Amino acid sequence: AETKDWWETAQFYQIYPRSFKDSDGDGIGDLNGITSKLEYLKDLGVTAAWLSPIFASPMVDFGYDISDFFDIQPEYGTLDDFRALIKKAKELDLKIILDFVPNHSSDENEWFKKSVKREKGYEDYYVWHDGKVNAETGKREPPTNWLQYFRGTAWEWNEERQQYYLHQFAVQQPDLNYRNPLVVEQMKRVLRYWLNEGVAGFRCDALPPLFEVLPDADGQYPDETVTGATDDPDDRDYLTTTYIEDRPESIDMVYQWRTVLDDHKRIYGGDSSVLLIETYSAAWFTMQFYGNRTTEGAHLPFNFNLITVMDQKGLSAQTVQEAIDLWLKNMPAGRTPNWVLGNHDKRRAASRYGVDHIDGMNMLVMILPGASVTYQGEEIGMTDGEISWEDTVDPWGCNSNPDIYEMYTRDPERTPFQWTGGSNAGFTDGPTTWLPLAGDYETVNVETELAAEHSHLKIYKMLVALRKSSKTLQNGSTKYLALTEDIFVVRRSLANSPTIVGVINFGSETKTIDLREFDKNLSGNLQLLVRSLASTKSEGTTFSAQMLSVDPAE
Ligand code: ISL
Repeated sequence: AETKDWWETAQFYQIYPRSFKDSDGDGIGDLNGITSKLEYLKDLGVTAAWLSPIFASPMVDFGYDISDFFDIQPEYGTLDDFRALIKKAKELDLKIILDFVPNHSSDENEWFKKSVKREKGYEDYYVWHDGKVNAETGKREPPTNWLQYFRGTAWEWNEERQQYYLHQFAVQQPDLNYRNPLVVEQMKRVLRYWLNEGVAGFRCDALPPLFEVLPDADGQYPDETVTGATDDPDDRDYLTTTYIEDRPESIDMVYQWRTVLDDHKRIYGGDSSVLLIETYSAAWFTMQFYGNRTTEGAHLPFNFNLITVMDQKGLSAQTVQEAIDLWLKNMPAGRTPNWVLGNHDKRRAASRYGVDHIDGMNMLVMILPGASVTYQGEEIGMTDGEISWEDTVDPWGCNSNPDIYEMYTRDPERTPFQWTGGSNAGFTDGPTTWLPLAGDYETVNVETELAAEHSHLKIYKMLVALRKSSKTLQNGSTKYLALTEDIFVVRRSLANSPTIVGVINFGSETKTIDLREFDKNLSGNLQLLVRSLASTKSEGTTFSAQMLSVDPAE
């Protein structure tokens, strides 16, 4: 069978550093905490860990507001701690991927301070505009009606510079100006800097807002149109995002970053480093990030369909099929698919799909072809925490109000990782945690699940190991079908290798099925590889997933 590059069948694991493991008792996760748990990742069998931002930041958006792209956030550690992390990871043959946040910086970044002062070379580092004068009131107004993601106007008046600046996220996250070649070059420096520190690539944050439409000859931007999708005028969905999202220039920028990575490999050798792209755009736009016939782009633009389709339509075998089709039928030939169940922006998978379905979903993403991505905690079936208005710290939540914050806050999926059932779930030795723990930590945690005979964690590990060892899962052809409303079947097959069939029940009752309805050549002589039972369930209840293997000799 053909050999694939490491990322083509990789199991990626997202670490949210603030919530993974605290090493110094301040209740905030840190780099030494991560280093101390690399053996856990090794034991899971994952290929690479992607760390959400670890760079210097005032933490308005918990690291996605970067004040120095070339330094480590002090509460997370030092550059030496980071080097120790990389060294240990290399010893364990684990790859480390960093978050690259190109769209904006913190307003405390030196670049922004210099831009405010119009220092030479920094005048146009951000998207500045005089704004308009209201004809009736004579008062100053923002240049357009554009909205930020975190509710409210996307323009902020700066007294010192006497201009508005654009911020598609929080006020403290001014948008960098990608029409300025100095900015483009500066951000490539960021990539090269961390490649030189030994990272295996980047997860590129927030691609849709990277570019805005070009202003007209008078320097004016167009207004967006009311959509009718919501009647809340502060919600980003209130307006279209035609002029502020998914501009074609963003695709080209990713191709340029790819060149930076490929050049690095050409010069220094070593394994490929990868680009993972964060976008929730429509398929026709997303697929372009892969590259085209002449130019390579991102290795893996994230596939969020298993999140978004189910959020819209509910979980069933049919909606799963729809989500898979949406990717595989739109993906250009020769590219690598990927499957994402969750991240630090979305309700936890076990809460969204139902905790009884987490094993089935983990099985699905590992039996499907290509790479997949686990968000920390999905392997143990962690669920959302309950966060009160008083405890809410996410800017998206804080920008709303006590009546509606639950619709916006992303804190529930960011609660500390559950290592043990003991004090503060083994996340910290200190007395407090930066976000409250989720309520289920006494039963849902690594220590308990390793000790149990059946657990989400054991199933997860088994699945990762199977994908690593199975030529069929790495190279085989794929057939999948919603057999009934509840039952989903995936078959992978490869000449001279065992056929592997995954059967997932998205319903809540035991079902008897005849697999020959799916594939008439499947004999009854199947070897049961996994029988997935939620560890808390008693004997005789329904199973949510099982995997079968057919010997090639049959
Ligand atoms: O969170 C979202 C959907 O649930 C998105 O709209 C999200 O705002 C968008 O995908 C960008 O997210 C990324 O950049 C943000 C940061 O707050 C998120 O945590 C990050 O994943 C700004 O840097």
